[in-house]
Amino acid sequence: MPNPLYDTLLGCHAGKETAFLHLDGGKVLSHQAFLSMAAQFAHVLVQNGLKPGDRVAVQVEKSPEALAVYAACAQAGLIFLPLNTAYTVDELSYFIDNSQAALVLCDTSKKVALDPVVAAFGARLETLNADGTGSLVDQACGMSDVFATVDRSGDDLAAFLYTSGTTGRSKGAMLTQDNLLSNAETLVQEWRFTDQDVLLHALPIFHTHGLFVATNVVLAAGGSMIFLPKFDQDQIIDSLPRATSMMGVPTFYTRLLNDARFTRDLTQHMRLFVSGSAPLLAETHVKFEERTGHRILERYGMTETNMNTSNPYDGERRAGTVGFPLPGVELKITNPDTGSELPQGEIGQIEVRGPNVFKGYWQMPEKTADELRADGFFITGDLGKIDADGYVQIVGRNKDLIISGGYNIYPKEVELVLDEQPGVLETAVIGVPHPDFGETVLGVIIPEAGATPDLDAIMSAVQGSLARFKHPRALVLMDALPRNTMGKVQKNILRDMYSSRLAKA
Ligand code: MLC
Ligand code: AMP
Repeated sequence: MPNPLYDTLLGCHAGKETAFLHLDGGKVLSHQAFLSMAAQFAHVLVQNGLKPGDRVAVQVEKSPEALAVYAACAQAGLIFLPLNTAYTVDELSYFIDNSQAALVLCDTSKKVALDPVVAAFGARLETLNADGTGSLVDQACGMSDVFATVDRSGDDLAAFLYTSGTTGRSKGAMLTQDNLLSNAETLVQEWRFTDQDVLLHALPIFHTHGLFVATNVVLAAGGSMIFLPKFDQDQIIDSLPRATSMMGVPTFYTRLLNDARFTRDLTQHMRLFVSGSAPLLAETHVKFEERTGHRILERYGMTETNMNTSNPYDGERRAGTVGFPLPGVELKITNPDTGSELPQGEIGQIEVRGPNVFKGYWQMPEKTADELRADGFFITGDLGKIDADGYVQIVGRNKDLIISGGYNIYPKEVELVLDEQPGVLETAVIGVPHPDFGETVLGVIIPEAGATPDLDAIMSAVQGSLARFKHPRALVLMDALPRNTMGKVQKNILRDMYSSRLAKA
């Protein structure tokens, strides 16, 4: 096959006038109309000088056009690099530099700030706005809607997704065509997706969950999506009766449960609710079933691996577990110190191997070697165990990570910014429970001797450098950080101290 990803997910729909995206105001975009738009965008990208293997960094609002850029990259053999719309210019500069992106696509409102950055790195800049306008679309007008698909092999790179690390430096996870395709095909089977499915899509499309799980699965099955710009409670309630399935982070489900309009009647047309990206409380699982009669299907994945495990479609969906390894995925629990496999039932680090596991971190061979073993097992950094029936349970993390509303925040990245502020000796950033986001960020600040740091000024500094979702929702002053005999900060003690203090959203 000349281009497995494009041919299997997209090209196979050529000529079909069947619905692909259901949009606001009853508008429907057919499979063929979507492919035509993607082909026109592919022409624009190539005419801008892009060659197969080049990176296209995309920070744009969710729209059909934004999704078509992903399809265009697949067709033209380009590497799609989606970026969270919340990232600041500082954060974007790093991604553009590190990935050596050949083209940056952003909202027109960001152009002035990004122009010099893009120019400094020798890239090009085009715009795409939430309403489907922008220089990319202007150039696409008049382009042919047929594009000769570029040959690729399954081992060629299809996407980079940046994921932060414990050192505070983000790493570009390199995903191949086969990584994405194998996972999509497996999930279609496991979750019984067909061309009759209408997926309610309210996730962002710059992360694995909304892009590769939701979109690729629907494309592989030939179904359609009610494509909402974001999670909007009223729109969700309004759309549910027309949908068959939905994928979300736990915050989606806790928010819906807090809404009296979310009833059994409203969900009777649904066949599947999937949750992932963060732990779903067993309590949410139980309440959801009581309210709707549906048992949420929880699964476990990562940027580097796509989906690893899933509760069964048929059979018991066990609350508090993430189900079984997917077909083709091997999962083992190992001793974090020795790497040796632990007996069933013991808690250790979760390692996975399979066609879903990424190729490594872009131009970071040492970090790749730290996490991806020579035998192909990837060390996830999650702690878990396998119960007597084979269900995998995640019990914690062996990595210093906060997951807020499904977004990952690496404390080190926030600590580096806080540490630089006047009057600050050192800091520790921790996650504390939050009723809406699951966890939220709290910063503990130790002043220099005799200093009284200005917490408001510190918050302003953070706002200039880091995306909103990474901002501490509270800063607290302490005299000294608790440390163990090795001098390591005992964040567990800080978490215990501040857990009852639910930082305000
Ligand atoms: C928004 N804000 C957040 C936030 N989302 N803060 C912390 N954590 C978040 N996740 C900010 C907003 O900027 C706003 O700031 C304030 O919090 C309140 O916003 P809101 O209107 O209540 O939030 P909303 O826009 O509704 O977004 C919440 C959300 C969204 C949960 C719907 O964050 C979301 O769609 N999350 C999904 C993330 C996701 O797709 N993860 C998958 C990763 S892939 P202000 O300034 O107004 O106070 C992965 C692999 C796998 O993990 O297994 O799937
Ligand atoms: P990301 O790097 O954004 O892909 O986030 C991946 C991390 O999300 C995993 O390593 C887990 O810690 C977490 N995660 C994903 N799905 C689940 C789940 N169902 N339950 C608990 N944690 C999850």
